[in-house]
Amino acid sequence: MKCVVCKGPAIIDIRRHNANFCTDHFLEQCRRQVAKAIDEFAMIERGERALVAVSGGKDSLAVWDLLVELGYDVDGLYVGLGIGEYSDVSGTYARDFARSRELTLLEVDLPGTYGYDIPTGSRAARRAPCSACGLSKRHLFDAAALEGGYDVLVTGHNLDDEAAVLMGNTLHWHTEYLGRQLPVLPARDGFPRKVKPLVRLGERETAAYCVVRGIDYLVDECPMAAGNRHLSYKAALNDIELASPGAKHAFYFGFLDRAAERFATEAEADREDLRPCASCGAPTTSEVCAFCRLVQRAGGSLPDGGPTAVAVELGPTRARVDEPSALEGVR
Ligand code: Q46
Ligand code: ZN
Ligand code: ZN
Repeated sequence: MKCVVCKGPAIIDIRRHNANFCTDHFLEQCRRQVAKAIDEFAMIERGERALVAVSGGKDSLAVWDLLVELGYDVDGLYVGLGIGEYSDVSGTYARDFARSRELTLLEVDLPGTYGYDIPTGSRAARRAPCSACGLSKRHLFDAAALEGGYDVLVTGHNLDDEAAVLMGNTLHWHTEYLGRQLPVLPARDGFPRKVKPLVRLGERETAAYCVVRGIDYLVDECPMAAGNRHLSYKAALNDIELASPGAKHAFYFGFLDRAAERFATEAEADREDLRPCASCGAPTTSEVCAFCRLVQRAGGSLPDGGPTAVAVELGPTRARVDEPSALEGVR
């Protein structure tokens, strides 16, 4: 297997590009794909301050690293969700990465600050764990980006994620979501701009990127993800991709080119009546926002004033992990 650029030994094949790459040209390919996505969708301007939502997994650490490599000014935000050992370990990966690169990491501790964790909160509020979790994260990411004066909020959603969400939204014809499933959502009504610079990279590529760059990430899936429909859509798309390389890209980018706009009116209508939440001030279509209702039903409470996301003291820089020579174990 030879690198398509330099003919040296390749470490990865990317079937949808019909190309193999050596270590250096694979890293260059990842950077080029991210730079292309940023340019194509006008995601981040030079000089803007970006905040990346970091989970400790491969995608969020890869996007943070890639943006720093491309010269952007990016801090990280980690939200401790109180999902037992999974949360403890994921926080360690986020902190270790920030420390090793001397980057700034903000943290919000959901149980410590809001008085509930995802497992108990979702039971008390009778919501599926991922629904309570997604709602909490979205609210906390938006609030931290706005409080910290960031221009843009970055998430690590990759091509596999976007294709799987698109499949779910299409199977159930959630047309109001289809109109919003874009790589960039502009800032408005008290929401920060939100961008997904990894939309041109597959999950296997972000994992390989981390391995090659010596980024230690949490490999384990969240224990609450079991039975999550998102995972079954991913598995179905993987089967399709195997038989038809490039299918995920064609599905998602074809949607962006030819279909997304058709659902714009519906997505817009959904946001027409936004007003500030009576409790926390975040934009909402009801009197009290869904997050505040969740906090209340979960038995928690809002903190009294002050910023909710605080920069963590990471201590001295540790030695960086050596670059591994093989991609064994990439998933
Ligand atoms: S962390 Fe939260 Fe995910 Fe775990 S509970 Fe579901 S949404 S699976 S990205
Ligand atoms: Zn090469
Ligand atoms: Zn609220």
